[in-house]
Amino acid sequence: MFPLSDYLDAAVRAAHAGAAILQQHRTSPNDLVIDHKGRNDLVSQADRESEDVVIDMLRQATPHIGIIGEESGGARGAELTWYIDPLDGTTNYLHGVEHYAVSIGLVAHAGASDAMGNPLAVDTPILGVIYDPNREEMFTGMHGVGAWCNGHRIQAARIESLAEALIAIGIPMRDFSYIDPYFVALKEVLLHSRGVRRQGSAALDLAWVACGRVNAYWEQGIQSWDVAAGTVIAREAGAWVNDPYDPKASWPESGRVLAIPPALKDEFLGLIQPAMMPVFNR
Ligand code: LIP
Repeated sequence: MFPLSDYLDAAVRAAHAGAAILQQHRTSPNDLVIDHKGRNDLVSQADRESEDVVIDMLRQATPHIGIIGEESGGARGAELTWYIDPLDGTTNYLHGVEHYAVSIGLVAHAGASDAMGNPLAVDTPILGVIYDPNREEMFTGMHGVGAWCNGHRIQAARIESLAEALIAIGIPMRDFSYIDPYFVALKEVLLHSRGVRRQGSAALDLAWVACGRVNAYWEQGIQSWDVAAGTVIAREAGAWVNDPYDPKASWPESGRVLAIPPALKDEFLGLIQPAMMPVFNR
């Protein structure tokens, strides 16, 4: 059994510290050193400095927990691992679009115990902290306990029909190998929903599902650290969150993710799977 509220405090403090660095650099964006990790995959001094601070603080507070960070790699722990995205929405950030966040998730590995002392059968995100410094919104979630925004309980919207649903999506921007089936699937989503939004931060898309601003979020081709924290927050708010192409997955570690109210899940899967399953679940 873990002292989850101590871990939550540590992650909240680290998220604030990382975000303070991001906001400092926002005042002098022209001085930022930007590197290209790959096509449309940018990293700046701001991402790196934010990650360094977050990692230092988490290491001090929780030296026994493994750490995997977007910029510095790292290693899984035996029982627990932090998944850190020090700046989720880097492209927005570098273009002056004020929609990005620090995301810190904690995953308990199979065999470890949850907050109630029950052994976990599969790897499970148990804690999530997502801080949006522009709106000053701190989203938190604890496995089996709940989800909050700035200390207020949040819940995914209770809607019964996809026709009423506003869907957050991510459009492929690095791997274009599945662009044709993707647009076949997206057409179905457009035809059966209230509309889509492409906002550029997976962490905030998941946090916004959790608080009901959007009703679902669907993306693939991203990373475990983009979704670890948001998975527990959106799940605790009542959403189904997983890899839409792998029914055996315990969380969307693959970077393929669907977050949606359970009542809408099967209908949504029926829209995207015919085109996408042959790509992702061969
Ligand atoms: C971003 C994701 C976003 C996705 C971008 C990118 P990053 O993460 O949050 O949803 O569409 O391609 O992966 O790279 O800014 O941390």
